[in-house]
Amino acid sequence: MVKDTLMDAVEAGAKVIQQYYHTRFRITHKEGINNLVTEADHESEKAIFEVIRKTYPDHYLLSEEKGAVKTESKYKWIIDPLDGTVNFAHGIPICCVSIGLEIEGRVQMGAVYNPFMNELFFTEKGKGAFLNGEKIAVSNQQEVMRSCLATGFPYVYPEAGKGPADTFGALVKKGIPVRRLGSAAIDLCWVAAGRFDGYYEYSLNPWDSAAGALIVNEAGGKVTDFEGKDYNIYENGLMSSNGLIHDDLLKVVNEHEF
Ligand code: LIP
Repeated sequence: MVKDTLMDAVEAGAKVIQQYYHTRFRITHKEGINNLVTEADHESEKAIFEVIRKTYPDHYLLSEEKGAVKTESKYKWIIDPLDGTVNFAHGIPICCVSIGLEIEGRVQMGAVYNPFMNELFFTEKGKGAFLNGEKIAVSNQQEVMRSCLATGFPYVYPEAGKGPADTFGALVKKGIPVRRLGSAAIDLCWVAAGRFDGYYEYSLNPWDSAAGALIVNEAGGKVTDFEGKDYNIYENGLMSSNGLIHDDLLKVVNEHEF
């Protein structure tokens, strides 16, 4: 039942963002310089809320634009109605709807849908990860030097210490390809599908990673914080990989050498 609602919700959100794509829509700004939010974000969120509330009116909703719509329920839907908003606003079709379902404090199910590439990723804890119904697995790349990585950058750049640009520089100076797609949820799904060997980001929100982190784990990958501890979607610092290059990637992020 919850799986049907999850699928209906991602499809409802995806339908809205497809309707808005390549049309003229309102764009406003949040904290930071290019932290955009569009009419499509809000309308996708409304469509997703409607689907979930039709079957589960008492569930807790945590969504990027509305924030926390709290209830006492043990079920919490963690929603990014449009992940990759800057891409979407510029007509770049690398964006998606991402929804994770947390039950009693642990994410148990997740779906990420990029309708522009017709790619629907799904996972249920303990049952694997799937792309359009086909089981997926992380890559078997064992060498960081031969890996293909992805990262993202925050809208409000951290002033103190060595940050995202230093790590990015350390990798590219070694000749390692590091992509910046602009959607954390898609970055994570592409690690799960074996397209990227690793993806890291310094500062994400729960809705960016709730579904994608479980998809990576269920595809045989590893997701931790920058100290190598179990990843917590409510804290900063996400390192994901095929597991084989994880320790080397943590060394790069923490020491900018390897
Ligand atoms: C985006 C993330 C991306 C990150 C951006 C932004 P949004 O989410 O998916 O990985 O680098 O700064 O947070 O704002 O498009 O939902």
